[in-house]
Amino acid sequence: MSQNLFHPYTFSDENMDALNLDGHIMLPGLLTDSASGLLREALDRIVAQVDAINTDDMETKRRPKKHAAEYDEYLQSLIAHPQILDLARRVLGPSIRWDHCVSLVRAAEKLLLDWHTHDYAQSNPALGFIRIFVYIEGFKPDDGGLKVVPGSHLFRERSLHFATDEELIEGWLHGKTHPQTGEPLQIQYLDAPPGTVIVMWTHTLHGVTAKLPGTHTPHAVVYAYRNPGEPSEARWISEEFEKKSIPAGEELLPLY
Ligand SMILES: O=C(O)CCC(=O)C(=O)O
Ligand SMILES: [Fe+2]
Repeated sequence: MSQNLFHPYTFSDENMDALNLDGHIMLPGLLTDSASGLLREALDRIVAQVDAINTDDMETKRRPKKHAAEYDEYLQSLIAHPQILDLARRVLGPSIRWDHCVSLVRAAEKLLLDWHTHDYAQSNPALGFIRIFVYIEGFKPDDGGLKVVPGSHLFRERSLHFATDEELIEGWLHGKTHPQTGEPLQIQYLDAPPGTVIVMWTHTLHGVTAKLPGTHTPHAVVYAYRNPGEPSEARWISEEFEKKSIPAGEELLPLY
């Protein structure tokens, strides 16, 4: 029996409506203390594996981070954890594939991520792709916090990139309204307590605010799932791993 990852909860119809309206939903403090401890240790092991790789080739150096579940048994075990699969299926329906697992632990000085979207099945909105973010220590809006544009997922934009809030506003946001509410689109800076899980449609515009100097390096990880049906550029699964027998692997790992 796998250990509980989440405290008991129900992903309600209201949660689903909020996810569909905003493009993300925050589930504060969902992670159990024991899972937080195990995840923190696992992510530290990934950092140690990256540190041990002595090369100037950034692709090679980044592999354990980008393919995190292939480099750590505990992270691998979560791919098919019943609670994470329940959550993914509640949102995406019964037919799902696991797409990738990336460690989001970044060196403090690098903790800032430009505005972006991730693409999938651009011309087929029936095919969904979600990111399940787990923020073990949570975050503050002005200290390595996730920022989002609620409603932006409905535009299903392909791989947008903006360096700053100003560039986002000038280059895309200005004059746009939410297709369902008619309200002007706005940037929202999230504030997450420890153990927060955030589910996000992958087409939602999001970024990460800069980290305040001198504070700790937070632990975070993302598990991505999608409906099968189209090729996925983000599908970071090595050929060897695809052939490996993991629980529910036959069902979750193939592309289609
Ligand atoms: O590091 C973060 O908090 C967000 C990372 C991100 O944008 C992603 O995994 O899609
Ligand atoms: Fe992202």
